Parts: sequence; C-alpha cells; structure tokens
Amino acid sequence: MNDQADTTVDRGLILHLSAFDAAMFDLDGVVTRTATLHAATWRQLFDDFLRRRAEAGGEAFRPFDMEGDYRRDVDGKPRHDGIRSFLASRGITLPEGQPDDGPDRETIFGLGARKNGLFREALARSGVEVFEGSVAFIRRLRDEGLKTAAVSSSKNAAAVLEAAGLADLFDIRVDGLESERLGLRGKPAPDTFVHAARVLGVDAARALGVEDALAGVEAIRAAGYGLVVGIDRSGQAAALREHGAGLVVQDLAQLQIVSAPPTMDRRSATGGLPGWTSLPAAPTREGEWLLVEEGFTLTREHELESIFAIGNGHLGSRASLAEGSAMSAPATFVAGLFDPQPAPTAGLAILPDWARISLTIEGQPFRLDAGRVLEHRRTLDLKQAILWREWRHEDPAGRITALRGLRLASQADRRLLIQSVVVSPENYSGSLIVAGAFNEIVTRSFGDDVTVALGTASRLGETRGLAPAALPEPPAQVELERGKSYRLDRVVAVCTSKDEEQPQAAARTYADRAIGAGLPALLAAHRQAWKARWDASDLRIEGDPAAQRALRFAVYHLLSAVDPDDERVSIGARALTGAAYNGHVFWDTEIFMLPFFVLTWPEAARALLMYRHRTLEAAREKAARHGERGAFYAWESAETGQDVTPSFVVAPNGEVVPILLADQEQHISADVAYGVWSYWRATGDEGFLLDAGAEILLETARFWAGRARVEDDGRRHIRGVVGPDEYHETVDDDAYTNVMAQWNLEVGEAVARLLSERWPERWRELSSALGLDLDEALSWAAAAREIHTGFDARTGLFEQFEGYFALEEIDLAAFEPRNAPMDVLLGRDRIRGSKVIKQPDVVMLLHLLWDRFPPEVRTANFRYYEPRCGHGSSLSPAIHAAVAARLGDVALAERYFRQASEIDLSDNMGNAAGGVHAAALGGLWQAAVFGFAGLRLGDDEPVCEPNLPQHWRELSFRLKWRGRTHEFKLPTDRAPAGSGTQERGS
Ligand code: IFM
Repeated sequence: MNDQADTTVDRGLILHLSAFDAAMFDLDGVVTRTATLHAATWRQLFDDFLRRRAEAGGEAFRPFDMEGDYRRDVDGKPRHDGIRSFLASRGITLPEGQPDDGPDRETIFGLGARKNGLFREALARSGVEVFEGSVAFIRRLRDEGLKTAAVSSSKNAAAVLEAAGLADLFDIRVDGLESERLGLRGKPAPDTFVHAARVLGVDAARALGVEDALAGVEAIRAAGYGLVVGIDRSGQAAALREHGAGLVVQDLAQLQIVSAPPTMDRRSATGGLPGWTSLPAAPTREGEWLLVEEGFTLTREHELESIFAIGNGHLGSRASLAEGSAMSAPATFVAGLFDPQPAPTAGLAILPDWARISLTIEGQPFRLDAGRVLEHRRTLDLKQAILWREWRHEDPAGRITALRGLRLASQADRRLLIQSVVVSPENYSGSLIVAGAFNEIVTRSFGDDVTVALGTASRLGETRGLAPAALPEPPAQVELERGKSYRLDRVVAVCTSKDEEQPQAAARTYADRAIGAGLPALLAAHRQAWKARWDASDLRIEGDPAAQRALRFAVYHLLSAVDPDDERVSIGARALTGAAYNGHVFWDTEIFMLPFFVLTWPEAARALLMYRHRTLEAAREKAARHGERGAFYAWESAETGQDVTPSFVVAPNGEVVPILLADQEQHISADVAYGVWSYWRATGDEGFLLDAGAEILLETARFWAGRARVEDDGRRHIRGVVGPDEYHETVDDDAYTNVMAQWNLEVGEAVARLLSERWPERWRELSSALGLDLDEALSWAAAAREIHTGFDARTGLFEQFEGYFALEEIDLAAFEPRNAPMDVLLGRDRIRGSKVIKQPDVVMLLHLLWDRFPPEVRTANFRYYEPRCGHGSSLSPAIHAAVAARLGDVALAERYFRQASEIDLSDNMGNAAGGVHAAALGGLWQAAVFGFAGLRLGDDEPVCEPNLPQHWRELSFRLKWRGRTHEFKLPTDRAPAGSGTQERGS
C-alpha cells in the first residue's frame, strides 16, 4: 500500500448521498482545530503532574510525549479515560475521586478538572480555528436533507462551537456532558454514535460518521454505521483504515459528493424532478452494492460498457448509451451463438442493439453532445442486477429534460431483456418522438442454419402510479407537458432456432406475454432470482469496503455469465460482456471460474462440465490428429469443441507471429479433468459421474498415458509443450503440465477402479464403448509414477521446464514502475531466453494440488518463482494472492489481491474494453476463499484455516458441500488456526 493511495479517496467510491439519512461528526480535528489547544493543555497538565511526582520521589522526570503518549492514550478519548490510560502506561495509580473534585485534588477527577480549566483558559486566549472544507461539506449535506450531529467526547463542545460561530451547524450534539448524564461509554465504545442515531431517528446503517482519531473510527464502526470516513491530517491513513475507516481523506473538501437520487418524497415538496418512483423499481440504497460512474468521459466508454454490462448466462448486453455516442460499441450476445463471418475465426454473434432508443424533442435529437449536461450518472446495482441511468440535460434551446432509466437481463426468464425510461420536461411543453432501433420483430441469420429473432413489445405513456397508460408502440409522438413525466417500458424477447422451431413467432409471443404481465411483476421475479443467488454466493467482508465491492463485482459477473439450464455452452474468457477472444472458452473456465460454481451453484457447474462432455468427441478427434488416443481438448473452444485458436497474430510492428498454443497448451486436458474431479468430490453427483464425468477422466488419462513417452532414462517425458507461462514455447517437461498429467493418470486409474467395483454394469458399458480394458486403466498408476517432474529433492524446487534454471536472470524490480508487459519491453527473443514468466506455472501447481506438496516445498517454490513473474496475464495476480495468503504472507497477498481487483475496476488501466476478465474475477473469489479464508477441502467436512488481513474484521460466506450448506464466519481475532468459528447448517 503506498502512501499516496492511502490518503486519497478511493476513486471508484463516490459518496452517494442516497445511501444516507444522517451524518455524524467528531469535532476536534474534524470540524474545529482545537487539537493543538487540547494537546498543549494535556502536555501542560501531565508535565506539571509528572515533574512534581519526580521531584517528590527523587526520580528522573520523563515528559509527556506528544507522539506516543498523546496519540495512544489520550487523543479522541473522553477526558477521564485518557487520564486513566496514560497513568496506567506509566504504572501510576491514583484514586478515582469524585466527579465534583476540584482541580487541586490529586485524583483522576481532580486531574480532569485541572485539564478543563487549562483548556478553557486557552480557548479564551486564542479562540477556535475551523476547517472550512468540513463546514462547507456539512452545510451541503444539510441542504440535501441529511440530519447532522456533533459527537464529541469533549465537555466543552458547546463552548467550542459557540466560539467558532458554528452553534447552528448540527441538529443535535452528543458531547461529554450528555454522555456523563446518560452513562454512555466513551469512544472507542460505540455508545455515543448509537445514541446520536437513535435521537435523530435514523437507522445506523444509513448513517455515516466522520472521525480523525483511531478510537473514534473504531466507535463508529462498532455502532454499525454504513460508512466511516477517516480524516487523515497527520499521516496515519493506514492506521485509520485498519481501525475501520472505509474511506480516508485529508480534508472533507476532497470528497466527491453525489446528490441523492431525487425521490418523489424529497423533491415533490419543492416541485422539482420526479424521482425513481416513476420507474417500476428503485436502486439499492446500500452503497457497497453500487458501482457509480459520475459524469461522462467519452474515452472511458468502451470499458464502462463492459464493466456495467448486464447478463443472465444466456443473454449478455454491453452497457452502451441508449442514444449512442461517438465511442459506443453496443453488443448483445447469446451464449454459444457464433457468427462464422468473418472467417477464419468464429466470434460471438452480435445481435441488433435492442436497447437503442432515440428521443427527438421539438425536432432536436436529445444527445449528450448537443447542449449542456447538467447531471449524468450510471449506476450498476449489483444486488438487483440492474443498470440505472440518470441524466439531466439542457438542450441548445434551453429546454431542460430529466431522464431516468433502468435496464436488465432477466434472471427469471432468460429470454427477456427489459428496459424502462422516464422522461420529464422540466421547463417546457413540447413534442417528443420516441423511436427504438427496431419495432415489433427483427431477425438475423448466422451461418446457414441459425436464426435469431428479437421480438419487442412496449408501453408508452404518462406515468400514473406504476403503469404507463397504453399508447401506440414507438416510433410514437407524445405531446409533453411541463412538469409531467412519461414512461416507456420495453421488453425484448430473444429466441433462436436452436431452441425454438419458430423463433419469430415465439419471440413475438414471449414479448407480448411479458409486457402484459407488466414491468413490476417482471422485475419482482428477476430480483427474487438474484436474491436466491446472492443468498448462496455473497461474501461479506467487515472492515474493507473496497475489497467487499471488488468481490461483489466479481460475483455479479460470474453469476451473470452462466445458465444452469444450458449444457451446450460454457463461459468465454470475457463472458458475455465483450468481443475479445471471440467468446472462446479456455482453461479459464475450469481452473479459475468453476471452483466458485462448484461450491456455491453446483447446478451451474454441472452445466459447464456437460459442455466439455458434449465436446469430448471433438477432443478425441484432436488427439487422433496428433497421433494420440484419448481426449486432447481444444485450447480455444467454441460451439462444437473444434479447436478455434487463431493460427497467427499480427504484432504491432507488422510481424506475423505464429500461435502455437492449439498444439502445445496441452495441459488443457488435465485442467478439464481437474474441473470434473473437483465437482464430483464436492457434490457426489453419481448421475454426472456415471453419465459424463468418468468418461472425461478416462479419456484425458488415456491421452497422457500415450503422450508421456518412456525414454532411455526409463522416465516418461512430455516434450514440445507450452505451460501456463506462455512466454516460453516448445519446452520439454513443463512442470505444471507433467505434474497435472501425473495427477490425471492417477485419477483416471482411481475412477476406473471405482466404477468397476461400485458400478460394474456401467463400467462394462463404458469400457466397451471406449475400447478400454481394466488392465490398461490400472496401468496408469505406474505410468504416473514414471513421469519426470523436474523436482529436485535437494533444493525442494521444481524446474519449470528442462533448461529453465540456465536461462538469463532478469531483475524485474529494476523495471518498476512499468506500464507495459515484460515481453513488450524485452522483445520476444530475449524473453524466451530469460527466466521471466508470464503467469504462475509452478505456483499454479501449488495452488491446485496444495496437499500434494509438503509445506517447505510450497514455500521454496513460491519464493523462487514469485519474484520472476511479470504478471503478463490478468490471470496471474489473484493466484499469487491465494498462494501468498495460504503461506501466511498476508501483506503480499493483500498487495496481489488489490492488483487483481483493479484489473477491471481501475480507472487507469482501461483494460476491460473488450469485456471483463472473467478468469481474474473467478481468481479473486478463490483468493478470498482458498487464500484468506484458507478453505481446505479434505475428505470430510470443509474447514477454514484463515489468514485474514488485519483490517478485515470478519469474512463470512456460505458454501455447498455434498448437499449441505456450510456457513463460515471468520473473525480476524480468531482462535488459533483450525479451530475457527465455523458454523454449519443445512
Ligand atoms: O487462458 C488465458 C491464458 O492463460 C493467458 N492469455 C489469455 C487467455 C484467456 O484468458
């Protein structure tokens, strides 16, 4: 964590006032600058006191230390607690005395009275400085309708506010006097903040608190406030975060306030904009579920279209602006539907832009680039899986129009895409023409035999309650009346000839039926379906809103990527959010994403693996083409499982670079087998094993039995491959490939034995269909033992491939900070001759087969390979986070976790333009669950051995294991590893 990042607002986390009803502020250090007065009087008090004691006892005088003593014992605490704490730190005991003890008494209360007297004198002498940024901020919140409170330990709060001229700034004050009267405990106890919320009549979760002291930050967190803002005026940002600040700024003026989305209630009183209640739903109010893009930056459009994409596993749609922009690249995809044009590489077919709406007001197109944008905001609501848009605009003729909209891909009926838009003319009456990109029905054909139909049905009218009055379908003209609102509800049903005999008729019928049901009903069903998913899959992190948001973002896109009812498709590298990698399926699915589904949504995991079963024939053919038996899966797979990896790429310098991966990234077969075995272990799904899983395991094992050939040294070698580290091609005995092959052979043997013993009938059927006798399968155990792994028992290291240790050593640290991948910086030839690796290879092996290696081997290999990794792939950081956390190096794990969470979300990487990085998102989930939570899936119950970051106060999640739901709640201050507070239930 660098200091710069630590003291600035998390850029993505805008303070969205809709999440809050009240804000509570500490005074000293936040609103008023009395700290120096306080500090000076504390020092005066204790130095006098200590000097007198030293003189009386003949000891050396050790003065009150402003860095250590003040910060640790006194700052932010109630006066008497501060005195007690400091005296205890010096081993001094004083009688408590009585609350009315005067300043001359040598008691705790006596010292308190003395301190107060000194402070009042100083106040009278020097007056009070105020932090203007804070005062402006608080006044803005009040204007927006939030309630405010001063929550201070000081008994002089009223006098301080008075002296500062701020007596009217807060609705209430909870100060030292009030606390004493009510018996409230001081900070870090939550009492004063709990009390403030209660008096203001707000839910603590909808309050935000602002503090500059560690004890205060802790108190707000403990009170359960929705957000803690830490003010760092003294370089203690990291500590503020550790104690629970979700956001740290140096001054409140740095905070970007986003006005509350106007609700009917709030604005109708002032006659302003109509609000969300004009739409059939409203955004989630909890900020941790929202991603907000404020304003409009044309150059960020492509990545936003990916990040804010909506999907339901069958349909996916990029978040392009409805009316389009100079940069818009709208695309809607159907899972598994590829367009053979342009040859030679099929990419996902792009459907007509269903969400396109053009508005023409008084003859002028309503667009962002014509006139003045008064307000523009897009919000991805992860909880409800709805994309919201708010836009207020003044056109060149001075007409102000407000527009609010929502968009979603229904999780309840995967054929449906839904849209609703409310238009409100604020200062004019006039004509509006609404037109969609297409009306009623549109069809497209892809290749010779697939037709897709999009049927649309709409309702347009003045908003009355939740249902627009029916008007003709767009394109339609509406006479707008100033101050009224008009809503367009639109449903698009997408049907393909793969699912329907008559896609056109079906699309028409489904669209009509859906619009007839009405948007409130459609949205309720969608939200219900998402609730069920979040109930099973959410992870909650207490104490780290940025990590929480990143994980929810990851889970949102994973859940949006899969359709448990479709066994014909799998998830492409960018899911259904962008066209990069042509929608092709890689090892990304089984190794990076599948663990999430296996453990939270097994039905979805099963569907993904069934895709591999359906494409097994193509894998057999590929193996045969390579002169092998068994199954060699496609490195890039599409509809049929034929390998669709492009055979070359043109480098930026015009060089045509052949791509060898289809032939050489052979580990894909073991990766698929790994997915199958993980699912079987986690679910015990016998039907799947017998019908599909066993066949994959046997056929992949058989591939390796032939591919790993015995050579003169009596060992089996696998030559001419590429491991996960794609910087080194055509290598021999890649450790990852060989050990995974070894593992695949063992599992193949085990499953043959299992079937032949437990399900002999099925074994007979399957073995005869495969022409595989039991002896052949049982021989795989010996074959596995013969595989050369490159492991050196003396050093405990695997050599990544034959000859790796002799390559050029390059110090990656010397290239930092860098903004280009290492292969670009060094060139292809140099990187090939160096030890720099693209992504974890041996480290990946540790991650997947953790229990296979003794602790010292894990550590030795991680420490050797980690500094040599250039992270040239988005798949890399999350796995490093997971392994570092499992090894107990939490600081390093946090760094990698943060890096992984920024792959799509960082503003400056611009990396998501071609779609979100689905494997990295799955990896992030694994880093949290296998890494920080330390999940172990042994033969019995799953257990966690957590290594949580200190500032994560708790990590909780649910997992499914063999038909039961296990609930984990892992607090940071846990009992020793292994005995955590895990809860189970069914
Ligand atoms: O599968 C990955 C590969 O490991 C690295 N390059 C990108 C591919 C797709 O994500």
